[in-house]
Amino acid sequence: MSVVGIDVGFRNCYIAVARSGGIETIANEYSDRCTPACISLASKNRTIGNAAKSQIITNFKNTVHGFKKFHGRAFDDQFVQGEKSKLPYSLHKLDNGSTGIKVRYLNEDKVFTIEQMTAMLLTKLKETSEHALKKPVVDCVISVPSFFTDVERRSLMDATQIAGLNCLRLINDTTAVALAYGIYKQDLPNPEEKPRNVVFVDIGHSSYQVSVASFNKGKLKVLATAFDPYLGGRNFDEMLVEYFCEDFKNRFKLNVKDNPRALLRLYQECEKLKKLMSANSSDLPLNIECFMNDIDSPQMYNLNPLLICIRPGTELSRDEIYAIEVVGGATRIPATKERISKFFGKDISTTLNADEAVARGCALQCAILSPAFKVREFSITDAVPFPITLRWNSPTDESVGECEVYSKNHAAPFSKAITFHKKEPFDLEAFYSSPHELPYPDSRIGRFTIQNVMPQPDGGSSKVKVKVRVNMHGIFSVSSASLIEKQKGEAEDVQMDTEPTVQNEGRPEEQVGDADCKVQFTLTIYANKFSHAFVNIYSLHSLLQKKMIIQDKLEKERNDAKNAVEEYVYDLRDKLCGIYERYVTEDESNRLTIMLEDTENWLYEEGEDQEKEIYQDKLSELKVGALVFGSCMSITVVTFCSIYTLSYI
Ligand code: ATP
Ligand code: K
Ligand code: MG
Repeated sequence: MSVVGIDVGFRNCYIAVARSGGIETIANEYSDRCTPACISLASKNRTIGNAAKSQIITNFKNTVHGFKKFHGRAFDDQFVQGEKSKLPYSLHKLDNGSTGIKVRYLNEDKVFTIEQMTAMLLTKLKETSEHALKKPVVDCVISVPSFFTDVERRSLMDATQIAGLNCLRLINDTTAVALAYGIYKQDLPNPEEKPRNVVFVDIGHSSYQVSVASFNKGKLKVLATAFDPYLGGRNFDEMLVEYFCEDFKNRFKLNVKDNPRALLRLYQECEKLKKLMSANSSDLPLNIECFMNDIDSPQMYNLNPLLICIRPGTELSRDEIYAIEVVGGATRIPATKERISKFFGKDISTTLNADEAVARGCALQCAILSPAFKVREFSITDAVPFPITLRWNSPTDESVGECEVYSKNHAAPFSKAITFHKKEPFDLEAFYSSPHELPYPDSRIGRFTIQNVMPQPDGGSSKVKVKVRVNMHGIFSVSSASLIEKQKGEAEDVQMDTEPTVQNEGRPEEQVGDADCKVQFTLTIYANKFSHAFVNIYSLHSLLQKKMIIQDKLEKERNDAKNAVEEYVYDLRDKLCGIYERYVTEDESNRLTIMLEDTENWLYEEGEDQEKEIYQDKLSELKVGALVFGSCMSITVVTFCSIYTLSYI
């Protein structure tokens, strides 16, 4: 079993693995620990990560980035439409209304789902971790913004399946950070002592997340989470871009926005400038300094998420907060740190690695879940970000009712048992109860039909016990339902008893015993979850994914074969004027030079774009040619080389 943690950022992805007894973040083939969330589709192959990022401008229509927040969203969604106008690539409405990405790939117009795009990215990250661990990687833990709703989480889970990963847990970004913070701390209060409360702030490229967690030895509990899903480093880039667009328009009558390439370049430059501004503002041009005063507006520093610490539910006073730990790239902007610090009247800590803490936390969670890896016992209780309500009704009886099953910041994962008294099948509808605070336009979670419910032999109602659960991934489900023996004298209403599953996380709920009731039989649940994803086409998707991987591999082999010809030409040419010079006659040398020149020309013209086999044949041809032309040379060289090699041995 592999122990891998993946931080899938809006912009930057990081991987941490368990290796030689510890957790470490690993580098990709570019010796870079950051893999850009970027995929470039082309006529012959795909490139993913760093290589794709370098295509952002040259292949702008087919280089896809900034798609993480399209998960689970309809094409007509307001957020998607807002983003669409800013993207250099095209979005497309799929038949089921979900968001697709339209690109030119293998000389055809293709539309990919968001799940497929993320799966491509995940496949790359999977490969990187396999390369580092030198074994196949399937099991992993992946990070998710704490504000992702059920449908967004399920969409991300679909992507992990397409990529052939077994995601053991989707863990909230800030929870992963809290774990990375707490697990190695030796001085946490004992279980019976007052816990240590720490605030975690993660400001990435696209979002701003805050959580408060309390720590005791061996455990952490998330007390509350808050967020601004639309504020991050990119808002600063956008403001700078707007500023320069305006400036260019005024000074040069140039509309940068008319030229996608120029606009993309301006974005890149503005991001660099932003980083420069964070590092040392004294070196900045004057107009930028003035502009910074503009940027210094309150909307850029939304402090509302920080209020969770003192809101009902948490109700901590500022001096009950032990530390404020900040992570995420955008917390490097000094003004962000200043504001947060001022809000709490306390210095903020940067003891965690701002870029890698999320991935490390994911790997630690994976290590905890893995039986194969020894890690300190540590229990993690997360919080439900939005309250969830269950509504029920049956086709004939009028007994409609509803009940909030999970309040805001309720502990998770968590199961609850609800008892109904019914004579016939009935529907349970789950939805988020406070749509106004949901950063998603639809509050539906799903409809669950409890089937096969029958009256008791005496005609009375049957007692139906339904278990609902918010699981490890933060996904809601009606996990089981059973008909139990009627107990006399009970009222016809809903009873709820809670069942925290702190120890039994991940286990089937059926295993939790009920002493007071006898299960007559298990009822079938028909689940119709609200979704914008295609259903049940994983196999098709994975097949396509495999095809694309094979295509990339073939294209790589073809390129390698072409490069081999090119290299042979250069190599032999060098040697003809170098170490071979005194072994060949002038005539032979000339003939070889002509042969090499012909090959080089061929490579630029007819041979520019050929099948792998053609290049392989060309290489053999060259080798034979070199042998024939420079027959004596070859013999001498072979002898020379073996002497040369021998002298080394
Ligand atoms: P998200 O968490 O929203 O999904 P992400 O995880 O990809 O996004 P991060 O890698 O945490 O985001 O942060 C990237 C952001 O941080 C970018 O906007 C980047 O410009 C910004 N950033 C990185 N370094 C600096 C710096 N030195 N100064 C200012 N901003 C920086
Ligand atoms: K990241
Ligand atoms: Mg992030």
